[in-house]
Amino acid sequence: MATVRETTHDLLRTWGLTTIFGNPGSNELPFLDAFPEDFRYVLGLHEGAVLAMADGYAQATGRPAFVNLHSAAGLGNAMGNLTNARAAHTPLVVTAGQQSRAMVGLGAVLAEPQLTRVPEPHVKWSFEPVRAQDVPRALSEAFHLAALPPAGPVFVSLPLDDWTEKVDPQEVALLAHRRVYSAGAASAELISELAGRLLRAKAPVVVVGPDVDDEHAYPLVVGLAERLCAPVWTAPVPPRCPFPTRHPLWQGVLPPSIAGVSECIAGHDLILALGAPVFRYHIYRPGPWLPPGAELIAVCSDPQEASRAAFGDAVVADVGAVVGQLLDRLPDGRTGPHHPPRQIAEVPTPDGATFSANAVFAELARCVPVEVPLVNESTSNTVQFWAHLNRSRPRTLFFPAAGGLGFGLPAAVGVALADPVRPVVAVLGDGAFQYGVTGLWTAAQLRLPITFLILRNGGYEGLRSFFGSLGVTGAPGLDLPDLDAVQIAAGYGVPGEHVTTGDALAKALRAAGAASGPRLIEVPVDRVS
Ligand code: TZD
Repeated sequence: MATVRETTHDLLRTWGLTTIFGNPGSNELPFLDAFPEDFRYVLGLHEGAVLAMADGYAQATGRPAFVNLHSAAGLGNAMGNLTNARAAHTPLVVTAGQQSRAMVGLGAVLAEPQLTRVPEPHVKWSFEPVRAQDVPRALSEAFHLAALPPAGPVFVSLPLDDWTEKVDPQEVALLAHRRVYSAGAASAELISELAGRLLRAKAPVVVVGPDVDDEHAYPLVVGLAERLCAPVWTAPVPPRCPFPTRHPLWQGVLPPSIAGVSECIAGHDLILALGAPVFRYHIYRPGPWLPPGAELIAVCSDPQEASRAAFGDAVVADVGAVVGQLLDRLPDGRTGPHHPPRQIAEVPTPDGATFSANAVFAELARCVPVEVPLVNESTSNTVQFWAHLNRSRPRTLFFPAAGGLGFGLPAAVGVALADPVRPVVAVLGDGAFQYGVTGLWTAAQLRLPITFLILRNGGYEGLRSFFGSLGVTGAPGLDLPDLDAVQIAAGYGVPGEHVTTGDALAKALRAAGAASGPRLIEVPVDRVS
């Protein structure tokens, strides 16, 4: 009879989960014992970084990733980034070691009888197997459930003495062969109804969200927008880039307020929201949900997002499949009003004391090839970032989906691991940099070709930019003097440079596209005020 550990290794291999993102403790050592040679353990020095690495890896590959954390403490450290993974619909199998079963009830060190409650409410499912022999089946449930739409993190607590227990092979023999399919196309009647409403609309507009940022849906959504001659907006607070930003139909990112959204889509009578929650607001600016007389149809994968919306109709389905069905149904030859393409301002790169965010992002768009994935965690200048962004492929932009800082730097490590010969650029605020800073060590140890571009404005400027809308006139804790990212990076084994001229910035960014290992560039940028 095989042990629980051997059985689990075989299953993980079958599911392609041979990369383990982790940070170990004594509860996890029995799982890590006899670690197979064909497996890879990616060590992160803090569990927040571990979780974000796995998140970046899963988002870049489109497949579940496996995370192994240390007891309640390690899991707790990962919670911030778990909020991002949940909001991003990232399929993650998150596990943590539990004490020996005999001592969980006794309150032994590293025992947490309620371990399954720690990650709630940010997981789809949280479970501790009742017997050691149930571990393989529980992990099978976790793997399939994480990937089923809406994808998301799940949690399994794994008692440390389970791994050496024996399993009856008959109990687990069929797990490896299971396939769980999600078939989410719409009925012919529903497609007829949707197509009819789209055809009757005089001025439809499409709003795209992160769930269409994959190889299947992305080109279909472009095709549908072209077929409808409809302008396209990206839904507010985008964690991904689901539409080509230089496409003539693309209008930009909707502002994250109730009034802001309806103002931007004024004049349209039908809003088709694809793969986005309706909508992700941030600052409360009341107003009409939609322009007067307009209707909205949302197609999304998440029943909760569909039911939560305050207005509009929703279809819960495979968004790519429904878009494909609509394309088959809608005739060619529609002509729509001409939508003037977005103007992208030419910005000269100044050689002054500090750069404007516009200048940095214009240079980024000029110097970094479109196929290089970007991770962005720079908050005060997201408007400028999106204004210059040049993306034309799926899975080439990642941003913390719940707004929790500490995602960007380690997520870039995960994105790089998904394809280790492809360079990655991470754009990080000097504040955001600190939340995930330990990821530098993993990038250095694995020699990953990541360029960390640190925008140094010496403060939490994103927060200062809310003063006006929140009626705040001053607050402590927003200044970050005396942080030198280049010196910090050196301590983790990542070489860096301070860039102070336009030429040096261009040179450094051009080198990012051909990087063979990690490096850091620190650029002084203007403050908000
Ligand atoms: N803590 C966590 C985990 N996530 C957060 N989002 C915040 C605190 C609050 N926060 C923001 O929402 S933006 C921001 C903070 C602290 C400032 C980030 O500073 P930065 O970038 O230097 O990275 P900017 O451009 O100066 O804002």
